[in-house]
Amino acid sequence: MTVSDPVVEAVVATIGRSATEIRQGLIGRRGTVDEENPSGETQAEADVWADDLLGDRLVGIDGVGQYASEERAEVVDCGADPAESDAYAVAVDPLDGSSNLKSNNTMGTIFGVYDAALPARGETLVAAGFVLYGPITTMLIATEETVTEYELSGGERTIVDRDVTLPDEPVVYGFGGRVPDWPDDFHAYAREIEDELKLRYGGALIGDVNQVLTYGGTFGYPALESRPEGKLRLQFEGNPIGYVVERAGGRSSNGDRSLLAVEPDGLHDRTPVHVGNDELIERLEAALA
Ligand code: AHM
Ligand code: MG
Repeated sequence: MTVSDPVVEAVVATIGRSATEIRQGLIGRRGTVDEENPSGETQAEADVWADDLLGDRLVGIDGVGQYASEERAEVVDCGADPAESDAYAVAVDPLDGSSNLKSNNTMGTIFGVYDAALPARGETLVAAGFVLYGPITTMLIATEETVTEYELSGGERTIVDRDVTLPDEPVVYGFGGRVPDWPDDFHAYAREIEDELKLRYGGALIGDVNQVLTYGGTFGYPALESRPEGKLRLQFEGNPIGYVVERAGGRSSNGDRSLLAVEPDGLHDRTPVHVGNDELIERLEAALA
């Protein structure tokens, strides 16, 4: 099954085809480079390499007007301003959770297709999704119509679930940040959740969110005492993940409102991220109010 919008289809087909190469290219690229990304984090060799590979391919797609990545300071202009034309803007986190490379754990590639110039609100997304480099490579694509899960193999994508829906009964949770760094109100909420659900935290957003999509539950990277703005980035992580989970029947929040309703100030803005079953996100917002 292809996506009905031809530009979105070209974007997801390009990312899907590139995923097998990215996975293969991780071998021998587990070290760090002597650079920091725009968020001030040390870049892995693989971060830079995956960004170059995806950037080169995505900027060449007709109908893509902007490319932006967690690994680049500025938006790349591809010839058409999404604010003044039909062109879309594509935002990518080429290798999310790349600190897991060292220990050979799960990672992902996240993308969002915005019908607006970046930085933009998540409400302007027309599609978003991710590739998960687990024991096998899978890809989740959310559009206005549906959320579909595929298995990827040698450039081919095969549907495994036509209509990914968050299970009603929550089972797992994962919260980022050190516990002593959690604000008291989040801490109190987390203690309740710990009594009700089972901990699953792997340190890569995509792996952790995909467990929530599979079993039901919640993932959160909260505001921290030392970092009230949170860790994850709105354009590259919060918005696409919020879009996927909302389309799958769950909710997203920055602690106060849907991630998709947050007005960005800058391309690399950070935000607290909470996604999961409706009832849990409602309780979280009530706890933080
Ligand atoms: P990255 O994009 O630099 O890899 O950072 C984002 C990752 C997320 O995948 C994950 O949820 C979070 O950082 C984990 O952070 P921590 O190591 O603090 O648990
Ligand atoms: Mg990331």
